[in-house]
Amino acid sequence: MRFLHTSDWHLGKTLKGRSRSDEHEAALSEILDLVRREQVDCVLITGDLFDSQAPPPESERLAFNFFSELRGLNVSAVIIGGNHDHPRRLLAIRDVFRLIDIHVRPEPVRPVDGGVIQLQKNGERAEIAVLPFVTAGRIEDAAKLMGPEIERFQGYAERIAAMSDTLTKSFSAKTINLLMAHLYVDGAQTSLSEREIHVAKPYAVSPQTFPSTAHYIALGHLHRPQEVAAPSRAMYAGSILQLDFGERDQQKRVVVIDAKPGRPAAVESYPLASGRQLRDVSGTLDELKAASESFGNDLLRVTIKVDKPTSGTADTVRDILPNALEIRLDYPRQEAEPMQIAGADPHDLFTRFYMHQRASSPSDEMSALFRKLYEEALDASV
Ligand SMILES: [Mn+2]
Repeated sequence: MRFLHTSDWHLGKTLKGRSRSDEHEAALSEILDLVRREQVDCVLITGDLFDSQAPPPESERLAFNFFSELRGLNVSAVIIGGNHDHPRRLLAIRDVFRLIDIHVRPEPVRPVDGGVIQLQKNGERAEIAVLPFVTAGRIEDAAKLMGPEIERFQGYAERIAAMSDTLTKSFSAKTINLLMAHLYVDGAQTSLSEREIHVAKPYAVSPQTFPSTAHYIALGHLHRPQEVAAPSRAMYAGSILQLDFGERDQQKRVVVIDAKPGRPAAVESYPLASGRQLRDVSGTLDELKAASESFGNDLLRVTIKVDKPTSGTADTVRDILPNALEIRLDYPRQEAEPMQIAGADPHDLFTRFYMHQRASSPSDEMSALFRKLYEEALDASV
C-alpha cells in the first residue's frame, strides 16, 4: 500500500495581514497531483488542518474541495487533530467524512473506538494507530479513557507512551503498521512559528516512546521537515508553506511511504514548489531599489539602512517592494553610556533617552511638552 504523509496545513493563516490562501490552494493541488502520479492509496494528515479554531469559510472550502477530489480518485485519508484544530469542529464533520472513506480523529480514543483504523486494499491490511494532540490539562482524562491500566502513569510523556503502547498492540508481521501523532518529540528542531507553549515542557515526549514494530511513524506539530531518530522510521512531514519568517530557507515537502507487511517501508520525500519563499533583505533604499528585480515573488522582511529615522520611509519601501511584509529601520544609535539615574536632571535623562532612540535631539516643542508633563506628574503625585 502507498501512503502520502502531509501535515500542519494551517489553512487560514495570514502573515502580517497577508492572506496565504492562493498559495495554500496551489500547494493542495500540487499534493493532489502527487497523489495521482504516485498512485497513493491513503493520505495521512497529522493535524493542524486549520490555523484557528474558527477558520474562515475560504479555508474550509479549500479543505473540503481537497477531500472531495480525493474521493474522486478513490483515495482514503486519515486526519488527526492538532493543537490548533478545534476538536468539536472536527467531530462535526467526522460522520459525513466517514461516508467518503475519510477518517477523522479529533482526540485520542481506545483502539476499539476508532483509535486504530483498519484499511484493506489490494489484499493488504493496514493498522493505522492514531494519537491526536491532547493538552496537558486533558491528558489524565484521555489516558483514563484509553485504558484503566494507564491510570498508574504520571506526567504527560509517560501517559503518551502508555497510550502509544495500547494503540500499537495490534501491530503484527502480517499487517502494515503505521502510527500517526501530533506532538513534540524531545530534541526535534522547532521553527519559532509553532505555538510556543506546546513545544516546551511538559510536552516533550521521548522518541523511545514509539514502538519498534511500525513501518512508519507520521508526526505532525513541528513545521520544519525532519526525520526523528526513533525505534521505527519517524518523520515530521512539516508544514506545506513557509508559514513564518522562522521557516525561511526550509524546503517544504510531503512524504510518500511504500509499505508491505513483513519488510521495511520505502520512504521518500517530495519537495513542494507552490509556496512563496520568505526572505530577509537589507540595504539602503538605493541598494534595495537596484536589487528589487532579484527578489522575484518572495515575501520580504526588510531591514532598511538609514542615517536617522524619518517618517514615510516605510511607505517608500512599500512603493519599491510591494511584497515587503515587515519593515525595520536600521540607523546608528548613540552608544548608551551607563545612565546615572539617581540625582540626574529628569529633562537631561529624557534628552539622552530621546537621542538614543531617534538619533536626533528633541525639538524645543518636544522638550517643552516633556517639562509640562513632568510637572503635571509631580503635582499629581503629591
Ligand atoms: Mn501543532
